[in-house]
This record gives sequence, structure tokens and C-alpha cells, in this order.
Amino acid sequence: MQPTAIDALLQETRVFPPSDEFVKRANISDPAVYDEAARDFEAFWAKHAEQCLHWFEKWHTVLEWNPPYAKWFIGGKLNACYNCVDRHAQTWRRNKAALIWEGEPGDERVLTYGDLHREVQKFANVLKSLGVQKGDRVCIYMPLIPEAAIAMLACARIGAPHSVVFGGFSADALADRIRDAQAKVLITADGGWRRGAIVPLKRNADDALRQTDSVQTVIVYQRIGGDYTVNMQEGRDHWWHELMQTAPLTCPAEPMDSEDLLYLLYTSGSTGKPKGIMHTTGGYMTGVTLTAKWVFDLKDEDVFWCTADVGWVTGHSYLVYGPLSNGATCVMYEGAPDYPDRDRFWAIVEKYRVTILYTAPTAIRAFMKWGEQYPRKHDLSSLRLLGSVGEPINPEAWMWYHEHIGGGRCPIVDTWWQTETGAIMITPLPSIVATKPGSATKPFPGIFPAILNDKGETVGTNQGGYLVITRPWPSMTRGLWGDPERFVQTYWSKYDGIYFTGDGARQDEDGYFWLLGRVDDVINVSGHRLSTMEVESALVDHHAVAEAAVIGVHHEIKGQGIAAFVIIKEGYTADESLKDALKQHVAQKIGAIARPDQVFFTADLPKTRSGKIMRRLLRDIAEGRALGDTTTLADPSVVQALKEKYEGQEE
Ligand code: 7RM
Repeated sequence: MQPTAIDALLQETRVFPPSDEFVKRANISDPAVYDEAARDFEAFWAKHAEQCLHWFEKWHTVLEWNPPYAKWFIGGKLNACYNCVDRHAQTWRRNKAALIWEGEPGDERVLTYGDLHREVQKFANVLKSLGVQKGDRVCIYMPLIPEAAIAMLACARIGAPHSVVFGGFSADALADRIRDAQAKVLITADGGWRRGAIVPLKRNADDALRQTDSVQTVIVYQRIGGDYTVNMQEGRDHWWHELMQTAPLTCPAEPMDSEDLLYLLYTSGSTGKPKGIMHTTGGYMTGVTLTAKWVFDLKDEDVFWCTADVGWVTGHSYLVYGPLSNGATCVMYEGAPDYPDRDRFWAIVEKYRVTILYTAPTAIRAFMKWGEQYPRKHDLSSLRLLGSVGEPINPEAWMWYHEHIGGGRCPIVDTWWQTETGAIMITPLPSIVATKPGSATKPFPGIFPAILNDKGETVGTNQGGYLVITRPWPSMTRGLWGDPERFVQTYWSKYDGIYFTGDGARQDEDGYFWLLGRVDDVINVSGHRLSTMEVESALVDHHAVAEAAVIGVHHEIKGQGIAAFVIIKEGYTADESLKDALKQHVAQKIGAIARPDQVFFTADLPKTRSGKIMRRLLRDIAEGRALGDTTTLADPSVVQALKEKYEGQEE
């Protein structure tokens, strides 16, 4: 984060307590809950696991903690799909809307809990009939349509862990994830809509499957149809609607062990290879169900809209599992916020009378830039609570969100968490904790973060350090698929028995947490995690590139943008068309989110004597700061030359 941004955060003194009106009706408003959880966190989690979920069989042991491995609710039996669907379909909620979906072209569908119950059972039977068994991995590569959630829930129903791959990822990225998970079945669609164009999902899937061999069966949902045709490989590929026609109507929910794998979700780390984060059933469902209930204050009459795609953990935890487990009505929107116009989100809020909106700072900053005339065109008076996730929210964006979207009356919950943590970790409880613009405020009850220095000592008030979590929590990841060593190395080797988040933070005089961004080689572009090495690998894969170094740089809208320093091979010309070709190449190798914002050609890169690229110096150069310590460089003149050159070729 930029020094100026930290100064601004240090100066932030505005405090926003919740209104009496909000407190009076809140699901949780007794501050004693924090002490209760601190006194006996196992008892706290056990009480809520029992109250907010349906268990086929109760556990015998709450927690077994062998760092870095935790087991929660051992011996307990439950099913995530049963908790999200069946138990509501058995009550008056059978005819309550579970999903209100809007497609980008303007098509609409509403699925009640009863509809979901029927669809997931049928689709679970489809999976079974294709030979999917408990423990088999199923890859889901879909647009944001109800069938994405139906596919996830059907997998959960039969105990087949899903691995959802974001529909914006490339064929190569999909192939890497299919291969690593050794997925047996791929569920996809002919295509999806994005800004009026068709995303060729099936074509990407075909490309990916040419590079992998574990997938035996592909199920294709027809989202586009009409004249848009896709290749269907005889014996391998099946249409969703054809399989569903003959699928039996009932399929029992498999009683799963608490610690049975619910899903894998790939996320970027500091090396080029994405990691398969594992989440199990009992602890994960406890974490997402309780946080959804308390942080979003979900009630039966709410209309909850989480704008995330199911391809990210936010979509897993707060578009599917958390809200549905609470029996909530969820809005799902397929497309872009500026299609057909920049008021699309506000049109949706008005149309469905959304009461709770959960979105990302990058979106808020874009709305801010577009101007308040867009939200002002619509009646946003249904909103009563706003949420933010994915990256630090700057106080200006927070204030804009508060005033122009929340009409000054809605509490804002800035929720810090990670794919690895499964559920929200640091957040206000909106009726208890007064908010400060830019701060994620306090740990959720039963969560124990700390801020440490390199020696493992707690830092003082307002001093920056590494954010860690000192005790286990139910929804914590159970490890990395197929790579236990990397799991230990990445999260558990810096401090003994303490979870290292990879984020920097400070705590103010009121004990509020202020997140300061990543401290590793992970960059956060529009709330999406990418590793610098992942982008570097994509660049050196291009025939003109000899070497590349990638850094995250401050970006007004995206939070961080990507700058690439590239050494080209002899015989190639360093010109604009090559820059464009390289950007395009990265987008094609990984996905559009990884497209570099800036490419700089250079003859050399600053390296230490042991050959490590000094990214810190590249960041100093890219962000126009004075150069820091260069004494460890093998050749200090490289960086000076680079700085001069860089200043001359500003994009
Ligand atoms: C939920 C999600 C995780 C990384 C995390 C942080 C950053 C997320 C916030 C945040 C500041 C927040 N999972 N991050 N939320 N930083 N304030 N409220 O985003 O695995 O994709 O990313 O995102 O750096 O480590 S994630």
C-alpha cells in the first residue's frame, strides 16, 4: 500500500454507530457474545454448530488440534445440501424464493426452495448415473446461472467434492486445475454472457480437455442456444437438459462425516502453481452459516445480493452455502455492472427490493468514478445493510458507499477473510460494533487474530506487522490438495502453531484492525488474487520474451494493477505492437483479469547476488518513489538505468 494511503488511514477518526432501529431488530445485539466466545471458544462454536445446522448424528469430540491440522465436530454426520435445501423445503419456505436470478440480457428466473430441492435431487441422480461416486472430484466451469449452484449442491448431496473454476479463466488455467484435482466429470455450458458478448466456455473446455486425461464425462448446460453451436463429442459430452429429462425425482442426501471433503477451490499463492484449498463439511458449514446470520443479519424477509461469482470463495460462502443454509432469498446476477448501462446494479436493487448488498471495493470505486447520477436514478430505499470484501476499502470509497448507496442509514460491514479461512474472520457485527471508514474493525466472536513482528512478538498500537490467527477455527482450510509440504511451508512455518495470513495489518487504540495489503508476492487485482510468478510464467511462455518480472502497482479502480518488466530476445523489436501482443498473451494464458496494465521493456532486471529479482525496487520505480537500499544488488547501475528509462516511457 502507498505511504500516502497509510497516512490517510492513520488520520481516519470518523465513527459510525448503528441506529437504534437497526439494533432493536438485529439477530445478535448483545456484546457479551464476544466474552462468551473468548472464555471457551470450543463451547461457543459447538453451541452454534448445533443450533444453526441439521445433523444426522451429533459429534463426540468438538476439536482435535494437531497443528497445522484441525478436526472439528468429530464423529458428526451432516450434509451441506440437506442444510441448504431440504430442511427449508420441508417447511413453509418450500414456496419461498431461494434464488432470484437475472441474466445479463435481461432474462429472469426465480427458484423457490421447493424448486431447488427438485433440481438438485434430479441432478444428483444424473451425476450418479454417470458413475460419480462419493469422493470423486467434479469440476464446474459455468457462467453465473442457477445451474452453477444446483451443480455445486448436487455434488455436495452425493459427497463428490466440487472444484469450481471461474468462467473468466482460460483453457490453460482450467486444464491446470482439472489435472491437479484429477476431476472425473466436467460441468460446463455452451457459453455465458459478458457485456453483450459470448464467453466460449465449451470451446475453452474442449481446449482444456485436450491437455488433460482424467475427465471421462462432460455435462453441457445450454445457456446460449439458438444459432450458437458447440462441438459435442460422442460418448463424452452430454446436454444437461437431455440428462435431466429422464432423471429420477428423488435422491437422498448422503450423510457425510464432519471432516469429509466438501470442496476444493484453487487460489493463487506466491509461486506460479495455484493451490487447491480444501474445505470439509461440518466446520465450513458452521462458519459460513453463523457468519451469514450475524454479519449480514439475515432474516426471512431479506433479499440478499452478493455480487461475487461462484468461481471465487465469496460466491461459495456467501452466494451459495451461507445464505441458503439460513433459508435466505438470494439475488444472482450473471453479467457486468456497466451493461447495458452503468446503472445496472441499481436497477437490480430497485427491481427486486434488495435489502442487503455485498460487493467489492473495486466495484465501488468504479461506481464512484462513473458518478452518483447512476444510483440517483433508482429507488435504493430497500437497502438496510451494505458489505465490502476482497481488498482494503479506502475511506473515500467507504464514505461514498455509505452516502450514495446506503443513503447514510445503512451500516457497512467491511469483511476481511480469505479462501483459506472459509468464512468471514474480521468484521463488525453491525448492531454491536461502531464502524470506522477503512477498518474491518473486530474479529468475529471465536476468532483470535494477532499482529506480530518478524520475531513473533506482538507489535504495539498502530504499528504495522503480520496478521496471524492464533487459534484454530471451524471453517479453516484442512490443507492443500496433494501438497501437504507447501501447506506447512506457506502458512505454518513462519510461526509455530500459528496461522500466517500473508497480510499486513495494524491495530488502533480501540483495538480495531486496519488491513494494509499483502506482504508476499500475491497481488490483488480488483479483489482477485494472482501471483506475480503466475503472470511471469505466462510472459516467458511468449516466444519474444527472455525474462520477465511482474509487480503489483497502485491502481485507482482495481486497487492494484499489474506492471511487467520484460527483457526481450534478440531479433525482436520493442514496440507498441509487441506490448499489446504480450498483454494479449497473458490474458489468453490465464484470463482477462491477469492482463498487465503496463509493459516496460528493459535490458536488465535488478537482482541480488544470489539471483533473486528485487521486486521492492521495481515497485519503487513503478510508483515513482526514491530508490530504497540497493546495497544487496549484484549490479546497482541496472536499477538506476531502469529508473531513468522507466521515467522516460510512462504509459
Ligand atoms: C474473501 C477473499 C484474500 C485476500 C486477503 C486480503 C484481501 C479480502 C479484505 C481484504 C482488506 C478486506 N478471499 N482481502 N478481504 N483486505 N480488507 N475486507 O477475498 O482468497 O480471494 O483473497 O484478499 O489480502 O489475504 S481471497
